[in-house]
Amino acid sequence: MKIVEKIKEGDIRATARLITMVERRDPEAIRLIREIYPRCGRAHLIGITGPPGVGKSCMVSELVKGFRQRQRTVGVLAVDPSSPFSGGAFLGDRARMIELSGDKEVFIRSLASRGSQGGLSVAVNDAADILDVFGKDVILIETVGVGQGEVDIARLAHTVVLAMMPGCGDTLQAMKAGIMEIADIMVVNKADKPGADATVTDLLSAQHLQCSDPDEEKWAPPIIKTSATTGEGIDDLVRVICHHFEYIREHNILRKKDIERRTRQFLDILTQTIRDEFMSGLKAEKKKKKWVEKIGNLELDPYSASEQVIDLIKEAREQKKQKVRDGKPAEQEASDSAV
Ligand SMILES: Nc1nc2c(ncn2[C@@H]2O[C@H](COP(=O)(O)OP(=O)(O)O)[C@@H](O)[C@H]2O)c(=O)[nH]1
Ligand SMILES: [Mg+2]
Repeated sequence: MKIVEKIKEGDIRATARLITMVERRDPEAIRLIREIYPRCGRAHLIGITGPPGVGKSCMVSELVKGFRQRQRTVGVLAVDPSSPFSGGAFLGDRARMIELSGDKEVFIRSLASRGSQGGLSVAVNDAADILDVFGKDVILIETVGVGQGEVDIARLAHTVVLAMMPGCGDTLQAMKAGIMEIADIMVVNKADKPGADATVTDLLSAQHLQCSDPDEEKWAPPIIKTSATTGEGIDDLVRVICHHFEYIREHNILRKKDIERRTRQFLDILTQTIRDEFMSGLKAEKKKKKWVEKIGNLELDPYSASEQVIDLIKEAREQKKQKVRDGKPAEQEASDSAV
């Protein structure tokens, strides 16, 4: 059976394998994702984001239980922005989440970025699509919502849950601009600790500040208190998450969000493809130094350099097509001759 068929049939190993291929940016994965793409669009993607240490991983574990109690199948993608400092803590998170993985209807994977942040967001999109076709009803995506790149990853979800904890006020100030705008639900976790109500008040006033047109019929992000270690409030959270999905479906927001996600995904892939084609061309011709030197010496400005690269890629593709028309084997990659 072909790998995509296997994934559709619910084969865990085939699913894990394709996610690994996507993460490694294996060229074969692109062909497989093409096959997967038209079959996507069933799952509810839920982003769980917030600063490190607020209890996202614990919350994800509890949410998995909550969704399983409602007979939903669950996929989890834990996104590690490959910071050299996060390795240890992240393994701890995974171990905690793995305790749940005895259940066949739960699939848990971590994803790390080996290259650029752009590469990570391409991989997360693909992995979410794979889990969608694999048949998961809900896909929980845990990201550390601090940098712009992570905000962009959280944004691919239909429902974005922003997790905070008591005493998070200062962090909130710093984060407000990016993540607050995209949060559909706000959670004050560690509500068993003192100061939870004060954090709720902080969040309310931050929400009030960014409130736009009062006449616009808009989802007002609710604020929920939870304790991920005791499970308190989690049932509420699951209910609100499901309610949000209903809301965006009924108000035609779901489709809009999907189109936005696919547009961003396309632009990410476009950027990545051009970079890859250029870089592999440089490797083949060992001309990287020449380009970098010229740009570094201010002999060539980066705008002109970018235009030249696009022209070179275009030319190389034309040459390749011409060769095919002339009946010659097009064994040389376009990028080899591009630079
Ligand atoms: N008191 C309390 N501690 C919590 C709660 N949720 C998580 N923690 C603890 O906070 C720490 C960080 O949790 P983790 O889920 O790894 O946070 P993450 O970095 O946001 O994923 C761990 O030591 C958890 O045991 C909670 O609701 N109450
Ligand atoms: Mg975590």
